[in-house]
Order: sequence, then C-alpha cells, then structure tokens
Amino acid sequence: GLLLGAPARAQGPAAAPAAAGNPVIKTKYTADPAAMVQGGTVYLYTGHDEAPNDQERYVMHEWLCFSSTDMVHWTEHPVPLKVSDFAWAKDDAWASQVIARNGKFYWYAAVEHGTVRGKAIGVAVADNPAGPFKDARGSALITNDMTESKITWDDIDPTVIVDAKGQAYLFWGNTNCHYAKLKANMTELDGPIMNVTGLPRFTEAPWVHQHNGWYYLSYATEFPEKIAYAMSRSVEGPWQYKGILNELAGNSNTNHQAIIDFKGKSYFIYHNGGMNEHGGSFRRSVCIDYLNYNPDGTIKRVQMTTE
Ligand code: FUB
Repeated sequence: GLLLGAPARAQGPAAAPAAAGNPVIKTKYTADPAAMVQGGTVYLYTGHDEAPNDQERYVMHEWLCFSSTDMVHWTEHPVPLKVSDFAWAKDDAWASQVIARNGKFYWYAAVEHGTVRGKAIGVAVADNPAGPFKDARGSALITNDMTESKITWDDIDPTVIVDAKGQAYLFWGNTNCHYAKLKANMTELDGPIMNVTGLPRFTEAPWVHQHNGWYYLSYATEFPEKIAYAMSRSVEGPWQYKGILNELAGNSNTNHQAIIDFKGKSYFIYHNGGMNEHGGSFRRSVCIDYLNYNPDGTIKRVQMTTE
C-alpha cells in the first residue's frame, strides 16, 4: 500500500475514515486490475468477483470502474460494462484493459463466447473513461479456434498499447502469449496473429507498458502465479527476460498486474485474496504498491505491503 504520512483528519462525526491501505477497494471483491491515466485522474478497471463464500469458482458478470486523483481515495462509478453488453457472449467477465485513442475509450475484455466454445475477446467503446461503454463490433474481435491449443481459455487477458510510432497492438493469451496489430479504428486486427517468444513459464495476464524508452511485458508465471517481466526496445520484440517482479499474491492462486506512472511515481497494481476471512482465489481484492526502476531500466522487486 501507499504510505502517505498522516491520516486524513476527521472533519466531524460524519466523516468517513481515510480510505488508505491495501486492499484499495474494500466494498466489493475486485480482480484483474487495469489502470489508465487521463490528466490528473487515474481510472481503475476491475473484474468483480461475486462468488458466494461457499463456492470455489469464478462468478464474474460485470466489470467495475473507480477513479482517483491521489491513488488512495477511490470513487466508484456506475457499472460501466457487463457481459450482457456483448450480445454474443454468455458469461465470465474476465480480465480487461481500457485505452484512450482519438478522443474515445476502447475496452478490451475476455468473456465466454455464447456460440463458439471457449473464451473470446470483445471490444467496447465509450466517449468517457467511466462509460457507459457499448459493444464496438457486435461480434468478438478474437475467437477461440482450438487449433493451436487444446484449452478453451487461451484467448484471455487482453492488454493494449499504442507504440511510439502510433501503431496499436493487442497482446493476450494463456499458455502462449499472442499479439497482433490493431487498425487505427481499434476494433479490427491489422495482420496476422503472432506469438511472443522469450517469456519463460508464461501462464497468462500479459501487461505491456512503456517507460523511459523501454517497453515492458509483465506476465503471470507458473501456478500459483508470480509476476515476471521482460524488456525490449520495440513492442514487437525481441523480449529479454528480466526475472520475477513480485511473489505469490497471498491467498490467491492467480495474480494479475497493471503498471502505470502517475504524478511522478510508478505503481504496481495487482490482486490478492487477503481482504477478509472469505478472501481467496475466487474472492480477490485489488492492491497497490510503489514500483521502482533501476537506472538501467530494470525493475526492483515489488515490496508488497498491507498499508
Ligand atoms: O479473473 C479470471 C482470470 O483469472 C483472469 O482472466 C486471469 O488473469 C486470472 O486472474
């Protein structure tokens, strides 16, 4: 969590306590964070773990959006996107990411396809970061074809970036990490689907970001999951593996990260299963810690905190 010095001073009997400390969202179980900076505001997008306390399975029907100007106090917005907003999808609001382009906001999200067996990736669009979002295509952008992998959940966990030349790329995958160019309209692929090589023990959850002239591809490795990362001068690689970024996320088999710079600091946003006695792999919670780069661009291991 973020050590902020003195807690906010109570302003009277009705004042709420300061909202600092991990997990950052305490009112709901949240998972698979993605974050986007727009001016002086950070938008945090998450899945919503709705599994009853006695059920050990994913129950996820919608995504959530929170915003903050200080990374400590978060305001929840009305539910901006649900599985049912994709008419072709049937369930499973899994991991996602939102990006700004040409004055609009594009949300890439993994769901269970309604008619094609397996997971698929859709894209929704909005005029505002908090939505409301609507399906931008009326069909999946990526659909499982079962040719490359026998698993039905290999087309998950989209991450999106526009590189320094203005070319947009979508990365995604489980077991194999895929990528493809996006057209300028952000709703169609532009060319073939490629595989990223050089990512040892890739499980899922790629996140691609840029910092000081480097591209970073962080991802969940092994299972239970740690987060590892690779660096490259080009978003098309070659990627050089740089090691583990953070350790197992307490009490959750999965870990899933977003990395941003905001107001001069860098942040590692992830989830664990530590909110309360019911927390775990299917009732996860988003946490935030500082991320620190070394002068050569490599990243120090994240120190997970409870504050
Ligand atoms: O939340 C469902 C799935 O679990 C995500 O898509 C994976 O990244 C893992 O966190």
